[in-house]
Amino acid sequence: MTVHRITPVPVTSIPRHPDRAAESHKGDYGRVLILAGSRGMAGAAALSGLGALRGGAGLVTVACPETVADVVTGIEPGLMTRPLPTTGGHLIDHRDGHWLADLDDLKPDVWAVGPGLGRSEAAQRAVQELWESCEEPAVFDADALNALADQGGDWADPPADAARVLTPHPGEFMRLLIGSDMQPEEDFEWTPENRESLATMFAREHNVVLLLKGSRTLVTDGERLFENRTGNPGMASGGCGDVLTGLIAALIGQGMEPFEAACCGAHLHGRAGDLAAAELSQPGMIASDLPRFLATAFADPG
Ligand code: NPW
Ligand code: AMP
Ligand code: MG
Repeated sequence: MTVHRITPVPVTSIPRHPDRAAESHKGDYGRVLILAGSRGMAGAAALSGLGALRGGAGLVTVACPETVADVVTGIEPGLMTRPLPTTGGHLIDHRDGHWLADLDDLKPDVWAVGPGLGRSEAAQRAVQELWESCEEPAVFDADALNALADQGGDWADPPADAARVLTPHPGEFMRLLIGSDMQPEEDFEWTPENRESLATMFAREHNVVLLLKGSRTLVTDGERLFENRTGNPGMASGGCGDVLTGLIAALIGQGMEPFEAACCGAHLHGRAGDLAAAELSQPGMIASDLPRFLATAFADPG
């Protein structure tokens, strides 16, 4: 395929998360609202919630199907939930499909949307409404990306100044590209140059922060480019990405600018993975170890 090279400014220093003031309270560290989970994927919702809590968020609520809510709080009592009505285990629409109206009272500073959400029609409509209408910054991952991909490349503009952070793995990124005029050809290869070019062009085209996962995760807003150096193949294990989604939302909720939050999140997440691997081994570590090692990563970011 033809990729037009753009030269974004490389970001070499890792953005630092803000310190906590002595005179502060949980309201100062952001209310994170996570829309996640479905039957069979309660764990993804809990892992995102844990990523947000261990990422320093003041308050974390997981909006999830009512059938999943008790599983989430059973895994971590520091998480709050907003149980959502379901039928046959699948989400049903709120108030004629107006999700924001029903979740508004939670007054989020930032959203994280998608881990384990599933691909029901109601979930897809919720994602679309959040994309188009929510005025807070929002991190879109996993099934939220699949819902966006199902709309093709033709997305409505979010409200002005409402940051959108997308965190696809290469499979999800391909789905986002298919249907857009950036669709790679069949013989496309993930060379480092192609990754950089496609990621940068996509971020610029859609006015988003794009975090493209991999052994060297890239973060770009179309102008700046950061290549992450932490992490290891022990993290190629179900649920590791779900932790990152919550973590980035938490950092945004603490006041970090979205691009910087994504860079800092990628670094700390990989660092947590490296610390977990050192103690538990790469094959032995699992996603639910990451939040605990995130605590150590904050103390010793490497
Ligand atoms: P393959 O297999 O190599 O041919 P999906 P998912 C490709 C939830 N989870 N490089 C891969 O290609 C998530 O949050 C819940 C290249 C395959 O086609 C989501 O909601 C868990 N290709 C949902 O599950 C724990 C790559 O993408 C496809 C790639 C589905 O998410 C697990 C697989 O990706 C999970 O997090 C790479 N690095 N990585 C829980 N405990 O509740 C993947 N692909 O179909 O998007 O599935 O990522 O598992
Ligand atoms: P997901 O595919 O959404 O579960 O995300 C997996 C997470 O683990 C991402 O943050 C990846 O960057 C990270 N990861 C997966 N495999 C590796 C690897 N081989 N080296 C470094 N990080 C990895
Ligand atoms: Mg994932």
